[in-house]
Amino acid sequence: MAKTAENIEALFQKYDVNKDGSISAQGLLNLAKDMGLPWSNKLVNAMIRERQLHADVKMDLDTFPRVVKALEEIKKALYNPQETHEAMVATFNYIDKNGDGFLSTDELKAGMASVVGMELSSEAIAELIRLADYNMDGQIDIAEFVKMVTSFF
Ligand SMILES: [Ca+2]
Ligand SMILES: [Ca+2]
Repeated sequence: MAKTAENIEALFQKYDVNKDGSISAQGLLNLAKDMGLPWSNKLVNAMIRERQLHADVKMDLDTFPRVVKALEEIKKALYNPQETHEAMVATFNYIDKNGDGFLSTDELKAGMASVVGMELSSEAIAELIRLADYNMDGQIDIAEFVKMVTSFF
């Protein structure tokens, strides 16, 4: 994956199918697939089910390089499972701002924005939590987080 600003912009144009200056969930899925990530449709489908798709995933040219970098990190991690688990624990702890061992809706929302560069609506976050919250306590613990992240691939 080329990293120069020009190539990033060309890449952005390629996935901004309707040329509205932001990349939709489908564009993100296409990008992940083209990068060789065996990304399942689970997360993206959760977003697509949301009615206001383009309002949920605002990815413009400013945030795009961060997203590409995050995808590259994920790809690297896939080939290194031990580091992957450590990285997931570190990411969980980073997102868990109040350190209570659970990710609340607000923490997950802020985490998706700062770690992955995706500004998701509260509805999309609620859908994510519904998908991942196996013990139905309304929050995501570390085991649920690991399951959630690995289920994306
Ligand atoms: Ca917390
Ligand atoms: Ca839970």
